[in-house]
Amino acid sequence: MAGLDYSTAGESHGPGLLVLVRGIPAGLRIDEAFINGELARRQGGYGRGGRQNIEEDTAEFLSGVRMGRAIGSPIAMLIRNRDSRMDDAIKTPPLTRPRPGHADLAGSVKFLTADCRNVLERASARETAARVAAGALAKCLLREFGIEMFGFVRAIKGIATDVHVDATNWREHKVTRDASETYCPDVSVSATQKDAIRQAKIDKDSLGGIVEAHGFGVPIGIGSCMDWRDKLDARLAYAVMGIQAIKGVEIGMGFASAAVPGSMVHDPIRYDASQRDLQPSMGFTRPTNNAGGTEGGMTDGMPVVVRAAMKPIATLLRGMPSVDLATKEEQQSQYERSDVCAVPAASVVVENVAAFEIARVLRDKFAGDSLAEALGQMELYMKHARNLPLDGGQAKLA
Ligand code: EPS
Repeated sequence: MAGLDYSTAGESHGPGLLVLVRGIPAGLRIDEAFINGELARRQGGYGRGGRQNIEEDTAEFLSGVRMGRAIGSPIAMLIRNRDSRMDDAIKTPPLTRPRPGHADLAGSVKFLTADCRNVLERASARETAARVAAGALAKCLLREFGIEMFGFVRAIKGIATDVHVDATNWREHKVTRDASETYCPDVSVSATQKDAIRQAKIDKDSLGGIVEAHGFGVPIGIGSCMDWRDKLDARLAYAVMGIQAIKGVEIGMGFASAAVPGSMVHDPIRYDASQRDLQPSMGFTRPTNNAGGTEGGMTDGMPVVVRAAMKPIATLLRGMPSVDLATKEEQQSQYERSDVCAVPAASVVVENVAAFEIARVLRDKFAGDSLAEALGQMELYMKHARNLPLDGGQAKLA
């Protein structure tokens, strides 16, 4: 039996985007309003271009759901493109002057075409709508297991907030984030970020930034140290790096941990019997979370923290030095309608993509055809884990 997985199909200006999710247990309530809310959030944020005024992304369920609940079969979702014009030669003229930083050049050489359009249609960040739909569906599942996600913008063009986000305060930060046009939970930093985006637009330039996603409530021991493919941190890095324009991914303290001694990096282990029955840690507490919630590829009971660096959008109104693929003459890169800054949108994408990867390893541990069976497996595991030490591998259940 395959685990939880998904794949996407669709082009930016084709009829629509498709996402096929398999491994969702029967009985899960599908919160369509929530999924569509996540799609709307992805469309927003200050710095977006004209496309988002045209689209109104909503997920149509084509399979796998009956009366609002999953039935255990693959779930197919369709997000229609309103700006569908891929077969219109006039509305989609050839693009022959590749944009540095986009898939244009490498893709055109790879597929042996001087028209970058075939490549950019699929490479476009429009595809992230499909991944958000899959992630939002995964979040419906995570909620049942007491797991919540929170993503936000940490920095745009180096203008960064130093807010500390943890399990006790993230809901307050969420309120501030949702009121921010840059999805940053820091009112004054958000205003400065907005100014920077406004200036970049005037300069006909584009901006990147850093986004962060936290997963709260994930019990200890999700993921695996036994095979590198099953490590949660590895899965997160793979999935997040696979998002358009992401150039760096780190977990917890990440790159900064390389510059200081181990005593300043590793999170001390303590035990608090009063927290034994609480889900994530089962009594094992950590005063810090430099590990970003993963040790040995498994969750350690602390929030899972993944951070990603997004490069500035590759389409610049002012252009960049390039070469016309047809004539080989040096020319400025071609302009296509685009965003000045899509970092706020990327925070939604990273949050949802990370959610899917947490759900994936959760299902690896708590399989079962129905939600009730999967939840039952978690309950049994928690009982065993709370009753450490075990006797010959068998827990004496209290
Ligand atoms: C995007 C849709 C695209 C771009 C942007 C993100 O639509 P269009 O190309 O029709 O304007 O706005 O994509 C890119 C920045 C890119 O390089 O492809 C979206 O829905 O997120």
